[in-house]
Amino acid sequence: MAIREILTVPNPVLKQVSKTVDVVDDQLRALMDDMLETMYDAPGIGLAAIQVGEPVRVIVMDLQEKPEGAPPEAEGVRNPRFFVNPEIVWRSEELVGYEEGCLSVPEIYDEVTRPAKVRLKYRDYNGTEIEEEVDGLYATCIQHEMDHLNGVLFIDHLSKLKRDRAVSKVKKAARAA
Ligand code: K1U
Ligand code: ZN
Repeated sequence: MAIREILTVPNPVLKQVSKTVDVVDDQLRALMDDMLETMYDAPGIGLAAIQVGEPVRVIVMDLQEKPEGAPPEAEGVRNPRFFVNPEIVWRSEELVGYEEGCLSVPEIYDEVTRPAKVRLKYRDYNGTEIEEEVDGLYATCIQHEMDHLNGVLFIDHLSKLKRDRAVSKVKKAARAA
């Protein structure tokens, strides 16, 4: 397993539309393992393959809250989820706002409104087809990550003024680093 570099705005790779995966094999599982390690290291609660420069429709996620004082690598507190070729087959009319962040737009947080519940279809780490309805942070996070697969960032849901300011802040921070 390896920690990969996470691409940040305004890298044009982040605007690419990712390709459908043909087969869930050991090579794809190695990418998912790297993505999970990269996400835990960041730290974050989700990551799309394009954020590490791989234009394939793969997402990893872990929404598990860590018990107070537990080290991030503590056994038993992880609940990794893997999504290959995820599709949203139903969206609720009810909407909800959430203060989102993104590892590709570091240090920027702003509210995005999305459907409160979605029904998902995807393949998991073993290639098994899953269909489930999700809500709460799970629904928000999967919609954020699926936007990445289509080259869309959460700042694309904001005004042009806020988006331009966010990109300028990230560029300035990168120059200073
Ligand atoms: O870059 C990403 O796509 C990951 C992003 C996922 C996300 C966060 C909030 C709403 C929607 C999607 C992040 O993980 S940003 C970092 C973050 O939220 C976090 C980091 C450490 C602990 C808890 C949360
Ligand atoms: Zn993101």
